[in-house]
Amino acid sequence: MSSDEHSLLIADESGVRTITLNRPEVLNAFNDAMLAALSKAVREADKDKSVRCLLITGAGRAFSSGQDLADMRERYASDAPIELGGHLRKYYNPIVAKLRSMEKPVLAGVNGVAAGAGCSLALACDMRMAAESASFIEAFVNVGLVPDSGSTFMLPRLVGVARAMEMAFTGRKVKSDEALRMGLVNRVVPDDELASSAMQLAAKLASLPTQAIGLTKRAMNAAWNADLVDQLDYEAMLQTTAGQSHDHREGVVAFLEKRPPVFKGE
Ligand code: LHQ
Repeated sequence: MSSDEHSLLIADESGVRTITLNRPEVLNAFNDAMLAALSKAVREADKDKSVRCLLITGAGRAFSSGQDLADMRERYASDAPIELGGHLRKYYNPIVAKLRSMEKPVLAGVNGVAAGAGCSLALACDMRMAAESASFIEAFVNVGLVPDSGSTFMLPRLVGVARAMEMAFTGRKVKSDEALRMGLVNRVVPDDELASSAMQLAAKLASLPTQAIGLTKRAMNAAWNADLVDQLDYEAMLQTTAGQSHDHREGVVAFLEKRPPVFKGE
């Protein structure tokens, strides 16, 4: 395991790159150094062909408490106007955009509270596995802000507009059992099993036809802005690409030979 700026831990195993947010003393709140490191780590995971699944989790008892508010203390010490949009454009937005566009599966292992931009980060992943003690807080309203880092995009798509509005307006804590019921997470596991269960699922995902999964993600992303006829045509185009992959041929041949397929991800 290597450390990147100490605020992230990065490890590779079985085609899975695990990024662990590592500022447990502040519940993995994001300061500028950590955001820069996360942005770099996400870009590298995207580029590295040996990485066939990205797993994001947190050290200690939280996933992430969002923006480090203490890190912004100076901005609030004077009456000068506060400009937050630039901070989002510089740090958070490229991370979220890359997680949504990278053509490999991204899993969040939500080990504790995910608040504010920490909640947004979990929502930007393709799937979420949560520990029983995990919770989700759209905490922005508690500090007079709008949900950012993609929360207004992802949350209503995951849980429906009414539930998303309620979470965003009230900033209330949604515990893991409710998160599971509302479709915010895929699975809830006992706290002491999260690390192993998330790794097991990530390794399974990494062993699958990565190119087909990447194209599936591209298709689902495109479907958010498409009509059915356009989407049918887009699926046909992507299927032409998938149909020419090694893993498609391997999948069919393995089926016919009555043996398990060995996918290479290409
Ligand atoms: C923290 C934080 C934190 C610093 C806990 N910062 N220290 C905003 C602004 C600008 C541009 C970009 O976009 C954003 C997006 C956002 O993310 S806005 C939302 C920011 N996050 C929050 O408002 C959440 C603040 N934290 C909390 O509400 C609570 O800490 C939660 C509910 C997450 C957890 O509560 P507890 O389990 O009771 O833990 P705690 O409050 O005792 O926190 C433990 C320590 O972590 C504590 O430090 P201390 O020295 O007293 O032990 C906190 O001060 C520190 N911490 N969150 N965001």
